[in-house]
Amino acid sequence: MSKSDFGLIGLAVMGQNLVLNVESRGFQVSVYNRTTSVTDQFIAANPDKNLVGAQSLEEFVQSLATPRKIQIMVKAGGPVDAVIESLIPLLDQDDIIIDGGNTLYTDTERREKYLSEKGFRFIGAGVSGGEEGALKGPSIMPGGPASTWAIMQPIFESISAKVDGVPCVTHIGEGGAGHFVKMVHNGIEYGDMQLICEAYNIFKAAGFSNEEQAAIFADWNAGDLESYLIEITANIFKQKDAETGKDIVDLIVDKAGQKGTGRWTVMGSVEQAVPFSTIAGSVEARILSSMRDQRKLASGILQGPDNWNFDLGSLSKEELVKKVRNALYSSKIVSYAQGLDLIAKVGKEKNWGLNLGAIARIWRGGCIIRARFLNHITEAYETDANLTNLMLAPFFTKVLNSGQQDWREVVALAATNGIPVPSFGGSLSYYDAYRAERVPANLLQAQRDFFGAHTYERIDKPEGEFFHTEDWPELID
Ligand code: NBP
Repeated sequence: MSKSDFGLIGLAVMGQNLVLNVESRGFQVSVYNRTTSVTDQFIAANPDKNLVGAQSLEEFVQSLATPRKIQIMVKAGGPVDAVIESLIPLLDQDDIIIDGGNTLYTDTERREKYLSEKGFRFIGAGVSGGEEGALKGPSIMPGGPASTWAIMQPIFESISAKVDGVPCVTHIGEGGAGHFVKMVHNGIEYGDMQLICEAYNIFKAAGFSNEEQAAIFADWNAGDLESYLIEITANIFKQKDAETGKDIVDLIVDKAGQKGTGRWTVMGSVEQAVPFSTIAGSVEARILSSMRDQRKLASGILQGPDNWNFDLGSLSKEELVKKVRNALYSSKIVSYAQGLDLIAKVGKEKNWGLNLGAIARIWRGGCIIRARFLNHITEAYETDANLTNLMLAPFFTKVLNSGQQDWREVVALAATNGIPVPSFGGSLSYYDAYRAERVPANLLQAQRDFFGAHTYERIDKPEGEFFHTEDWPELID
């Protein structure tokens, strides 16, 4: 039998779909799964495909052409190490291992060092787009050495999504760059989803039916906000429950799950001192949603606004829709500005030589955050690769300047009516702080100097000169 071009370990939902995708592009693929009955079922379910099902790792490795290209699609963490350890004695020098899971980028860096010292090649590649993306064409974010990327490029480009004929894959950078960018991508996905949920919550409180909301989101999807998440949201509102005939969205418990990549991104932003209010708000919202018992208890104890019936005031429904749209669009710009800021900062520190425009370009297809909006991000970085902040690119400045008043009114309306908007509100605070010529940190520095002699700079003295006040007034006991 001829040797396979590609091998994949881990036949859960992502692995199976990726294998079918690779095979559909004309490659022979060998597969292995720890629980071998899964392999048997998969091979039996795909009798006409050019697949080789292996019962052991030895058989799997022997079935591959050299240098072997082996993608691991198992649960992130310990299982990836376990698979690598069992592969090591079976591989030849220069064979390539690709971890396509949602791995923490520091684990990828550790594994790359470990494997390269043994003479193997390793790539950490983020794969986005869930089950459907894996099957039809995902967005792929590979890191690792450029020389290994060059070997993998034909396969990755053929299986990735394409937008305007351009593959949604590029070499992100050395080391853990691919998994890092995939992690931030997931954080951005959290932010996008939360912003849509905040819009929904306001519309629901304002008495819009699900049918009306389906129409609003469909309309938004026909304009600048066109994106996969807006589109699926419109469709969700139309879905009836087969059992009861009711709208399915109203039957789903308001308790969100999470696997951790959003949290990792926020932790990364804290470590790097990058403001991250939109995505941090989305992670917090998921955590608070999961505290359902406490929320139920508190709803009978802690008071909301006096006028708890949502009051639109003099606003028409059409005006509210327009204002919420502008709040969502502006917050989304802030979310991407913060996410890209984090990517840029870590990229610089790690010397990854990242191209932010190219990164936005490969997110245009195959992944959950795919959106028309990403074209403008690519253009912004193509015009100025050293852009200080996405909000300062002329296209986005214009959107923000024209939408900021509506955004404020929506956040104020939500606060007045007791509706939590952590990501709309956090994004607006970031916007206002970022554009503020003066913030109250003068008082903060005085406090620090008072209790800790931390010193301060003065507006009437040259920058870099530090002062301490010896005689702050004593506290009276
Ligand atoms: P899971 O993350 O659910 O992992 C299940 C697979 O891991 C099975 O094949 C299982 O084998 C294997 N496995 C485990 Br668990 N422990 C193992 C071990 N010690 N040794 C060998 N194999 C082991 O699968 P998934 O949802 O397909 O995701 C795969 C990766 O892709 C994850 O990192 C995930 O975060 C990432 N990802 C998932 C999605 C998505 O939409 N699901 C999207 C993007 C990325 P078994 O059959 O023997 O138990």
